[in-house]
Amino acid sequence: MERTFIAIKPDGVQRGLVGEIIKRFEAKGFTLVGLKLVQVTRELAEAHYDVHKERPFFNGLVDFIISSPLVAMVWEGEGVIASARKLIGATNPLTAEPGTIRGDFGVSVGRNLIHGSDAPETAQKEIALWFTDEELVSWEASLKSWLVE
Ligand code: DAT
Ligand code: MG
Repeated sequence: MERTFIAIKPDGVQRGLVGEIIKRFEAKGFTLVGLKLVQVTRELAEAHYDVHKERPFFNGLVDFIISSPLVAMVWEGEGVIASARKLIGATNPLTAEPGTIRGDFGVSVGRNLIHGSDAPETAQKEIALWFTDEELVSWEASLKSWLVE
């Protein structure tokens, strides 16, 4: 079953939006298989954003990610990687559609609340970077037959 890595960034935690954000993934019908609050090290933040290391915003981004705890999660479901990106919305909250997490709660690209893996290969890499196998729980939601044919 497909899995994706989702992180509620420090701004989302500080603003008290953890429950609101988790609620949207639950309500959609995805399954939570990993969850932890993390005070991220610079090393982990730099590894996570390695593809952006040459970008001008890289240092500010890493400083932001380690500035306060974040909530790291793994969500599971058919098509969850692409669908989570839709729930999250465009990178810049000002242009993100209303109804998306960034569109509903943000105004700045540097405070865009949430991260979601962008493709199957990155999802696999990010899950392995943030979670051990023992931290991930395989389980079946009892209402699954009411969500999936
Ligand atoms: P996304 O998080 O939508 O996958 P991304 O991978 O292009 O976006 O960039 C990673 C993060 O870097 C993004 O969530 C916020 C920050 N970022 C991206 N572009 C930026 C910019 N032009 N200025 C400041 N921060 C930026
Ligand atoms: Mg990205």
